[in-house]
Amino acid sequence: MINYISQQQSSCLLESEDPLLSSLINKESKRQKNALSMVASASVALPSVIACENTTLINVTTEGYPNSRYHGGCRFVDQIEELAVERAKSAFSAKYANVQPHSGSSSNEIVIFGLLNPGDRILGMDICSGGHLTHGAPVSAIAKYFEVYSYGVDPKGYIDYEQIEDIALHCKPKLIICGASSYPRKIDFAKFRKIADKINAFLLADISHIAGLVASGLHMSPIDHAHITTTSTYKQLYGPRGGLILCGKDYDICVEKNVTLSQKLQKAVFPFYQGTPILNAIAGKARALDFVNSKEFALLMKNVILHSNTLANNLIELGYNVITQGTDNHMVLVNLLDRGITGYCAEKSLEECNIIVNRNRIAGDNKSSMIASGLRFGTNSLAFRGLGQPELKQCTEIINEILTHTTVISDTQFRLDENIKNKAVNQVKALCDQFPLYHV
Ligand code: DSN
Repeated sequence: MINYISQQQSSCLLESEDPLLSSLINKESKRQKNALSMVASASVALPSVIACENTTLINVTTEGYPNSRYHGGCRFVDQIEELAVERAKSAFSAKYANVQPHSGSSSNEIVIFGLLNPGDRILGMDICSGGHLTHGAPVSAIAKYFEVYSYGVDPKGYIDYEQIEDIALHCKPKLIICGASSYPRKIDFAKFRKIADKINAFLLADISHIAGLVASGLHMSPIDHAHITTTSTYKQLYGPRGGLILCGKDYDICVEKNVTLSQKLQKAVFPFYQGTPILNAIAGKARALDFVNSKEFALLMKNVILHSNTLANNLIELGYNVITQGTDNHMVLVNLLDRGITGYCAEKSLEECNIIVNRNRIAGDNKSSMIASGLRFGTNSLAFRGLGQPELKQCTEIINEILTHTTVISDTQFRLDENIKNKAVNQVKALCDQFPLYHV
């Protein structure tokens, strides 16, 4: 028997002890149930992952690694962490895995601060072109402690490997970061490695957005191309909030006298960057990484791609400027400049009808990230709920109707036609009822 307090028991306790907090959490659950989430960086946690989170593992405080802890009482959590490590290695055919990072961001920071010295050069993707904060965005800690250079995309929205090579040869970074938060096309990790090798740089691949596609063979794996691969576990792995650090064939290269890459990373996580690991999240990672090996997951990833292609094609047919005219992954990016609506207004107008997306800056955007000129859609959650191609087409039509009937007043003010709103809310509710978030 699994030693956890059931969801029902813990909900009852919470409700009697703290009705205010309990009611807010219930409202959030209801919001999720009745909304279609198309946030590309999100998915739905497996119910059994939630069960792992909701366990007494939360009570364990320790530091270090299995069989080498600084506290007693670890014989079972050690086995859980070992299981998570083995499953992470198996899911990505990795030689080394660390399951302790608290997030995808901290995974990147651990690698960067662990391998580099302050002032070293980094080359990462510009945040407007699709990079992540931790790839060196000017507002991040990385930009404060390292000398950051960035690459963008070509006028058609694609990564330009020749441009990256030119920048790399010019600035000679110690680390190149590839992988993206808003880039709808395949990434050629082998080409990145060739560039990195020319200047003797480390290559870090952040696959947070495409980890599921990589694990199921629908996207090139970086595991043996990059020196280090990182991912978060809650985006396309349907797992808990957390991160992973992985290495393939380079795990045992020497990075300093008598220290291999994996030994360096092991110490970079603990004691250099983090203290106590979150054991219930590690159990959730073990659970999600087992799901990743299932036939059900392989089918889910196929549907994720089918859905994003349906979405992109339908949006193009409806006259939207879809960046790169399509997608190879779960993500569809729309440039709204020709429609006279900001990303902010489009996001909020769709949210009024319970369609959840996020505004996104586009390459060369002159609007701030709070306003933005684009929208980013993703299909991880809708595929998990079981929507099919006809429903994705219907979603696209609802989205178009809402955006077409949104009257823009300013960058942040708009008016949505009341009849259209009511109709869309009902259509979204019907889809949510037909394809529940969780089957209970
Ligand atoms: N990196 C942010 C995103 O892609 O939305 C959060 O995960």
